[in-house]
Amino acid sequence: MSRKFFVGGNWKLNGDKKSLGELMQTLNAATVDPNVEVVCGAPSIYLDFVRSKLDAKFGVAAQNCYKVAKGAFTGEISPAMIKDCGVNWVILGHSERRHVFGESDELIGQKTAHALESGLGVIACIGEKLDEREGGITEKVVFAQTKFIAENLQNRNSILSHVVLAYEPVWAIGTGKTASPQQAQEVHEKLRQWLKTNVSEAVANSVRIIYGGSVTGATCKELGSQKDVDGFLVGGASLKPEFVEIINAKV
Ligand code: G2H
Repeated sequence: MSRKFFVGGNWKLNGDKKSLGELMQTLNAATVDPNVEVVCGAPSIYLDFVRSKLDAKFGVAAQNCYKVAKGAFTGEISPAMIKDCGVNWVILGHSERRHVFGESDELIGQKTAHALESGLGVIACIGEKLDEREGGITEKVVFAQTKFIAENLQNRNSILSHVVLAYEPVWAIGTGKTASPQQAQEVHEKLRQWLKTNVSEAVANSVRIIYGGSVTGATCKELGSQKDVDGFLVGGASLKPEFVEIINAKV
């Protein structure tokens, strides 16, 4: 089954109406590969603004959400609110949520379940830290993280196009140290094999596994040519015109 190439931008806690407005003007005017699904992850306070200014050919994502629809959870936002802004995706389990804000695998699994039930697409992030890679436990770590996300994929073939697994080695995030194409391919291939064994062959063949961690215009082509790399999640470079080059990596 062919998997549509997916490029997510993760603007993180950056930008204001002026700079994001300029960035969106650049994106709206750009010629982009029509065979690529592009989704921009905006700060929650700007979701409405971004959805109203960004061309409809681009999707928009929130960068987080909570595990229930409403209630006494000060500071949180729900999938229902995200959808109410016309936004259809959410990034969950990003390493900054895991390691700066202490989110557990269990919580990320619960958030994934509720987001999918609410009809949001989920970009679910996993990835090992440097000491874990050096300790030879990369697979153990990413498989354990994937288990909590994959529990939501059983018997739900209809939503497979709405789940994207983002492999983001923590040592490569915002450090300028991109994983080599071989390192990325190796982990992506093992993740697909894990999905085949633990979920189903259909899920393994359909779910897009994208790479994140210091992706740039210079590194995207070779990374994107790997068999099991179905796109990217891009942080720093998604705030620059260079993002267009990354969207067009396969052209
Ligand atoms: C990883 C990535 C985007 P960057 O966090 O999710 O950020 O490309 O800046 O490493």
